[in-house]
Amino acid sequence: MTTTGIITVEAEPYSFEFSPGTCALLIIDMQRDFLEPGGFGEMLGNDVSQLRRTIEPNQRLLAAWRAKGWLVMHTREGHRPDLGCLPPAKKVRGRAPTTIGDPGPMGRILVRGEAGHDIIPELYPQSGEVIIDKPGKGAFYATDLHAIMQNRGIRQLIVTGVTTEVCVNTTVREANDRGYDCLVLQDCVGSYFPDMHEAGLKMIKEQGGIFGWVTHSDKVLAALS
Ligand code: TIU
Repeated sequence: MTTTGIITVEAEPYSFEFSPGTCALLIIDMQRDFLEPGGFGEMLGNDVSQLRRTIEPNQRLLAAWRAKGWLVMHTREGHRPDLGCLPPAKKVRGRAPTTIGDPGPMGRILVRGEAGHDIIPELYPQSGEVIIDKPGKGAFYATDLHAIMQNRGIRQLIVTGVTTEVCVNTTVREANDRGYDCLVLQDCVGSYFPDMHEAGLKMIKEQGGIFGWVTHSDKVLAALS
C-alpha cells in the first residue's frame, strides 16, 4: 500500500488534497435495480443510460484505487426482508402501483439478498472491501459508516455512484456535517435527469465548496499516476 506524501487533485472550487491511507473511495448504490435495463429504475420510467455512462469511469477509478491498496467502500440502498427498517412514509411515497418490498423484475424491490439489490457485476466488491447496507438515502443514517471511518482513520472521501441529487448529495451533506471532506467525480456520478445532475454538482461546489469539491475522474487518475 502506498501511504506517503500529499496528493493534490485539480478540482473546483480549488485543489483537493489528501493523504494516502486517510482517504477512501465511497461508491454509492451501483445496484442492479437502479442501473440495469428491466430493473426497478427503468420500471418507474427512468432512462437507465443516464446512469450506465458512469460504469466505465468507475471501473477505471476502482482499478487504480485498488492497485494502490487503499480502502474501497460500497453502499447499497435497501431493507430487511421483513421490511422492519422501511419507514411507512418511504413505502407509500410516490403512489406507484409497485413499491419497495413488492415483487419486482429482479426479486423483491430494494430488499437485501434479492438479485436487484445487489451491486452490478462490473463494479462488484472484492473481498476486504467494506459494504454498507443503508435504509435511507444518506450512507451515514442508521449505518456503521461513521464508526468504520473513525476506526480506520479515514478523514476524506472520494464519492462516486448514483444518483447525483439523491443518495450522493445526501451522503455528501451527512459527511460534511460530520467533519469529512468529499470530492465528487462528475463523470462517475449520474442521475436519471441531466438537469438534476448538473444542479446536484453545483450545490456541492458553490459558495467556496459549501459541501465539498467536484472534479473529473481523469484528474484523480492523473494525480495517482
Ligand atoms: N441511490 C439513490 O439515489 N436512490 C434513489 O432512490 N435515487 C433516485 O434518484 N430515485
